[in-house]
Amino acid sequence: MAGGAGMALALGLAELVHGVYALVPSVPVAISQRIIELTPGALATAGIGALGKAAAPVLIAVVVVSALLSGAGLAALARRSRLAALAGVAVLAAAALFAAFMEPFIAPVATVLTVLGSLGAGTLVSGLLLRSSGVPGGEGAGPEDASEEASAERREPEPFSGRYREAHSERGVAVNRRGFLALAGGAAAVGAAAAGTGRFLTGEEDAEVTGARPLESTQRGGPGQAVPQVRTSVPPPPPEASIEVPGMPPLITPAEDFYVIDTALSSPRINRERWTLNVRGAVENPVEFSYNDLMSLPVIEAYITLACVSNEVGGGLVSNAKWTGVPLSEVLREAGVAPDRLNRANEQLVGRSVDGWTNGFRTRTAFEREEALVAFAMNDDELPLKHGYPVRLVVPGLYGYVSATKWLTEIELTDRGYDAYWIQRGWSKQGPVKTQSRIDTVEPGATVQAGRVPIGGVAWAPTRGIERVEVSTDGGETWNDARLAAQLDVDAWRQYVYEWEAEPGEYVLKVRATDGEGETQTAEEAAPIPSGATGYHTIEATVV
Ligand SMILES: Nc1nc2c(c(=O)[nH]1)N[C@H]1C(S)=C(S)[C@@H](COP(=O)(O)O)O[C@H]1N2
Ligand SMILES: [Mo]
Repeated sequence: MAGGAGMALALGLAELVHGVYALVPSVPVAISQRIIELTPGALATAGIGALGKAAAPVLIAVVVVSALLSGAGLAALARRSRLAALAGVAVLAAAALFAAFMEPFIAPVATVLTVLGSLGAGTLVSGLLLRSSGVPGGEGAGPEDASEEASAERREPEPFSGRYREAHSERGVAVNRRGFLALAGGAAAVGAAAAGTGRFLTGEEDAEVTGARPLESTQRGGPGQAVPQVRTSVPPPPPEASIEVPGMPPLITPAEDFYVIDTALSSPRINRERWTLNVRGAVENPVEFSYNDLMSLPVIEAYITLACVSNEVGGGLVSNAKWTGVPLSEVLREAGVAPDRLNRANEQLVGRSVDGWTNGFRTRTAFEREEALVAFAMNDDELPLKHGYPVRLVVPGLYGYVSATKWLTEIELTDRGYDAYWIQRGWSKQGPVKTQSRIDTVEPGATVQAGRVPIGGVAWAPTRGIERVEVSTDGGETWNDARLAAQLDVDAWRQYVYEWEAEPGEYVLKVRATDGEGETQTAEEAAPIPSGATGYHTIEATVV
């Protein structure tokens, strides 16, 4: 208990400092992040890909509990050898500092002071608790008195017992059980309160930064702040691009509802004024862009649906937004890269995030469509932290894992030899988005009233567009053409609805889409790994 309470205090104090000063990383989060990085492919996929971010709190909780148990373990060790326990504390401090220093942004001195200070305070409190408990060895079994303690121990009465207190009263250290519990509980409570305050402050700041400012205020900027001239703006979505049916996802996904997938337990906080984008590797003239430099290049807008390769058929890891950014092709041209100068040495474009995450796709893709973007805004607001503030990649037609680096800081042109983050973990090197469709207006297993039941949702095939959507109410025996909303863009998802005249009974509903090239999505069922799930979204419904 003495060790656990001391560790609780240490963790709490460190978390409080993190809450006040974000450049001192949260130690449990940093350690969890290192665990994610070291986790082998299949496991990492299960944790991050399939379970999404749900696994993150569990991992952090496991780290915190392990820390508390190590504290307890070290306190137990202190009964045998205080020196060994102190060595253990030093090892914990080293591990914490190692994990913290691998975070992308830290204030080194403050971080060292925080880790050492909080662990020091925790150790001190553990020591005091041990001492006051009067547990054998708690008074401080140094190496010099170890043998004496060891022999003394056999004769020791139960701690907290009357006889025990009697035996130790002359040393004036032992307190009663209630006193000890109060002290330990107090230390743990202070730790928990500090941690809670720290977490609260962190949350506050998140809300502040992610409450994304509108683009115009970004553009106005301060003195010397370049104002981006939008060269190609897209019109607002016409009303006929949306179908009003209960349960239909909005045509443009609000940033707060846009799915989030990444390996970062907490989003990097980048100072835009100090942010740079390096274009290097097999390029004629390596360049470094500041945010202002980037804003001086042509800016375009585009509606692009982003999908995650780990999305199950019918799943929610797909969203549609309006993106604003500089065409990747323009950025590459600044570095002397041109489509007629592509060769083996520069055929792969690797995007690198401040946290070291990487994507990789064929460089040619950047020149095929100017909508392959170095994006700085989403739905007319600057990017929220969790979606890559201040700058990310968005490439129509490619799953996020090969293309959509958030918190982008480097673009490297290289040969095919390099494998990006998820490729190293067993996912396919190419990541074209597969044509997919989803039923949204009827919940799986729903019971609906007989009569007119709209079966609707979205279908997507970025770069190819959606030409046709069909709905089956008899498990795929027969198919009915759905009514399509106007196509917002070939890169964006398209809404559909089939007005079903439903009679009482049990039904199996299915949907399938055909892309702009006349290719119907495959009925063959495949798991997300390695290259994206296939099959028709199928749900059961009861009509009464
Ligand atoms: N830095 C970084 N960028 C990243 C990732 C990541 O883990 N780290 N995940 C990618 C994946 S797998 C997807 S599907 C998209 C998701 O983008 P979103 O979270 O904005 O929806 O981001 C991509 N960009
Ligand atoms: Mo993804």
